[in-house]
Amino acid sequence: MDKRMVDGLNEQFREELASGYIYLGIAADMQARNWSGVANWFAKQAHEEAGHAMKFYHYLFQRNERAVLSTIEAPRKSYERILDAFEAALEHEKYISSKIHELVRLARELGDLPTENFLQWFVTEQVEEEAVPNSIVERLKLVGDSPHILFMLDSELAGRQ
Ligand code: OFO
Repeated sequence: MDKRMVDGLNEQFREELASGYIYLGIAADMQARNWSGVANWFAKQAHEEAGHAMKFYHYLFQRNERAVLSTIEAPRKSYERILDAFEAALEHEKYISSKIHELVRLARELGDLPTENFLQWFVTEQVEEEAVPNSIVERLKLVGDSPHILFMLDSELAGRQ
Protein backbone atom coordinates (compact mmCIF):
# COMPACT_ATOMS: atom_id res chain seq x y z
CA MET A 1 0.00 0.00 0.00
CA ASP A 2 1.03 3.59 -0.51
CA LYS A 3 2.73 4.94 2.64
CA ARG A 4 0.35 7.92 2.77
CA MET A 5 -2.58 5.51 2.93
CA VAL A 6 -0.95 3.35 5.63
CA ASP A 7 -0.16 6.45 7.71
CA GLY A 8 -3.68 7.77 7.23
CA LEU A 9 -5.25 4.47 8.31
CA ASN A 10 -2.99 4.33 11.36
CA GLU A 11 -3.90 7.91 12.22
CA GLN A 12 -7.57 6.94 12.03
CA PHE A 13 -6.86 3.85 14.18
CA ARG A 14 -5.51 6.30 16.80
CA GLU A 15 -8.50 8.65 16.35
CA GLU A 16 -10.95 5.80 16.99
CA LEU A 17 -9.10 4.80 20.16
CA ALA A 18 -9.05 8.48 21.17
CA SER A 19 -12.83 8.67 20.55
CA GLY A 20 -13.30 5.80 22.99
CA TYR A 21 -11.08 7.57 25.50
CA ILE A 22 -13.09 10.80 25.19
CA TYR A 23 -16.38 8.95 25.68
CA LEU A 24 -15.10 6.90 28.60
CA GLY A 25 -13.96 10.20 30.15
CA ILE A 26 -17.48 11.57 29.80
CA ALA A 27 -18.92 8.33 31.21
CA ALA A 28 -16.66 8.61 34.27
CA ASP A 29 -17.66 12.24 34.82
CA MET A 30 -21.37 11.43 34.53
CA GLN A 31 -21.05 8.37 36.78
CA ALA A 32 -19.27 10.50 39.41
CA ARG A 33 -22.32 12.79 39.37
CA ASN A 34 -24.76 9.87 39.58
CA TRP A 35 -26.17 10.25 36.07
CA SER A 36 -25.72 6.53 35.59
CA GLY A 37 -27.97 6.26 32.52
CA VAL A 38 -25.97 8.93 30.70
CA ALA A 39 -22.76 7.25 31.92
CA ASN A 40 -24.03 3.93 30.54
CA TRP A 41 -24.71 5.50 27.13
CA PHE A 42 -21.20 6.96 26.92
CA ALA A 43 -19.53 3.79 28.22
CA LYS A 44 -21.36 1.78 25.51
CA GLN A 45 -20.24 4.36 22.97
CA ALA A 46 -16.64 3.98 24.16
CA HIS A 47 -16.96 0.23 23.66
CA GLU A 48 -18.29 0.76 20.13
CA GLU A 49 -15.33 3.03 19.35
CA ALA A 50 -12.92 0.28 20.38
CA GLY A 51 -14.70 -1.87 17.76
CA HIS A 52 -14.16 0.84 15.14
CA ALA A 53 -10.46 0.98 16.03
CA MET A 54 -10.16 -2.78 15.65
CA LYS A 55 -11.59 -2.63 12.14
CA PHE A 56 -8.62 -0.43 11.16
CA TYR A 57 -6.24 -2.71 13.09
CA HIS A 58 -7.38 -5.85 11.24
CA TYR A 59 -7.60 -4.14 7.87
CA LEU A 60 -3.97 -2.96 8.06
CA PHE A 61 -2.78 -6.52 8.75
CA GLN A 62 -5.03 -7.95 6.03
CA ARG A 63 -3.26 -5.65 3.58
CA ASN A 64 0.11 -6.91 4.78
CA GLU A 65 0.87 -3.71 6.69
CA ARG A 66 0.94 -3.16 10.43
CA ALA A 67 -1.04 -1.24 13.02
CA VAL A 68 1.04 1.23 15.01
CA LEU A 69 0.04 2.41 18.47
CA SER A 70 0.74 6.03 19.28
CA THR A 71 0.11 8.54 22.05
CA ILE A 72 -3.45 9.43 23.02
CA GLU A 73 -3.97 12.65 24.95
CA ALA A 74 -5.95 12.69 28.19
CA PRO A 75 -9.50 13.85 27.43
CA ARG A 76 -11.44 16.68 29.06
CA LYS A 77 -12.27 15.74 32.67
CA SER A 78 -15.58 17.40 33.34
CA TYR A 79 -18.71 18.74 31.70
CA GLU A 80 -20.92 21.19 33.50
CA ARG A 81 -24.18 20.02 31.97
CA ILE A 82 -25.42 16.88 30.22
CA LEU A 83 -26.11 19.08 27.19
CA ASP A 84 -22.42 20.11 27.11
CA ALA A 85 -21.37 16.45 27.00
CA PHE A 86 -23.67 15.65 24.07
CA GLU A 87 -22.67 18.82 22.23
CA ALA A 88 -19.02 17.81 22.65
CA ALA A 89 -19.86 14.32 21.33
CA LEU A 90 -21.65 15.78 18.31
CA GLU A 91 -18.74 18.12 17.49
CA HIS A 92 -16.32 15.23 17.87
CA GLU A 93 -18.34 13.01 15.52
CA LYS A 94 -18.42 15.79 12.89
CA TYR A 95 -14.65 15.96 13.16
CA ILE A 96 -14.39 12.15 12.78
CA SER A 97 -16.64 12.27 9.70
CA SER A 98 -14.33 14.85 8.13
CA LYS A 99 -11.31 12.62 8.83
CA ILE A 100 -13.04 9.61 7.23
CA HIS A 101 -14.00 11.68 4.19
CA GLU A 102 -10.37 12.83 3.82
CA LEU A 103 -9.28 9.20 3.82
CA VAL A 104 -11.83 8.31 1.16
CA ARG A 105 -10.53 11.16 -1.01
CA LEU A 106 -6.95 9.91 -0.52
CA ALA A 107 -7.94 6.33 -1.43
CA ARG A 108 -9.61 7.66 -4.60
CA GLU A 109 -6.58 9.76 -5.50
CA LEU A 110 -4.34 6.69 -5.08
CA GLY A 111 -6.74 4.39 -6.93
CA ASP A 112 -6.80 2.15 -3.82
CA LEU A 113 -10.19 0.52 -4.47
CA PRO A 114 -10.08 -1.99 -1.58
CA THR A 115 -9.42 0.80 0.93
CA GLU A 116 -12.11 2.99 -0.59
CA ASN A 117 -14.51 0.08 -0.25
CA PHE A 118 -13.37 -0.66 3.34
CA LEU A 119 -14.00 2.98 4.28
CA GLN A 120 -17.58 2.94 2.97
CA TRP A 121 -18.72 1.20 6.17
CA PHE A 122 -17.42 4.19 8.14
CA VAL A 123 -19.00 6.72 5.77
CA THR A 124 -22.39 5.12 6.47
CA GLU A 125 -21.73 4.65 10.18
CA GLN A 126 -20.83 8.32 10.63
CA VAL A 127 -24.30 9.38 9.50
CA GLU A 128 -25.73 7.58 12.55
CA GLU A 129 -22.82 8.63 14.78
CA GLU A 130 -23.79 12.26 14.16
CA ALA A 131 -27.57 11.76 14.07
CA VAL A 132 -27.92 10.19 17.53
CA PRO A 133 -26.09 12.87 19.61
CA ASN A 134 -27.68 15.52 17.40
CA SER A 135 -31.18 14.32 18.28
CA ILE A 136 -30.31 14.26 22.01
CA VAL A 137 -28.84 17.79 21.78
CA GLU A 138 -31.97 19.04 20.03
CA ARG A 139 -34.23 17.45 22.65
CA LEU A 140 -32.18 18.92 25.51
CA LYS A 141 -32.28 22.37 23.91
CA LEU A 142 -36.06 22.11 23.63
CA VAL A 143 -36.71 21.03 27.20
CA GLY A 144 -33.93 22.85 29.03
CA ASP A 145 -32.32 21.70 32.26
CA SER A 146 -35.42 20.74 34.23
CA PRO A 147 -34.41 17.95 36.68
CA HIS A 148 -37.58 16.01 35.89
CA ILE A 149 -36.74 15.87 32.18
CA LEU A 150 -33.09 15.04 32.87
CA PHE A 151 -34.13 12.10 35.09
CA MET A 152 -36.38 10.80 32.31
CA LEU A 153 -33.56 11.08 29.78
CA ASP A 154 -31.16 9.39 32.20
CA SER A 155 -33.52 6.40 32.58
CA GLU A 156 -33.98 6.19 28.83
CA LEU A 157 -30.21 6.16 28.20
CA ALA A 158 -29.75 3.50 30.89
CA GLY A 159 -31.44 1.12 28.44
CA ARG A 160 -28.73 1.29 25.79
CA GLN A 161 -27.34 -2.21 25.26
FE1 OFO B 1 -17.96 7.63 16.86
O1 OFO B 1 -17.42 6.81 15.31
FE2 OFO B 1 -15.80 6.05 15.48
O2 OFO B 1 -14.89 7.52 16.05
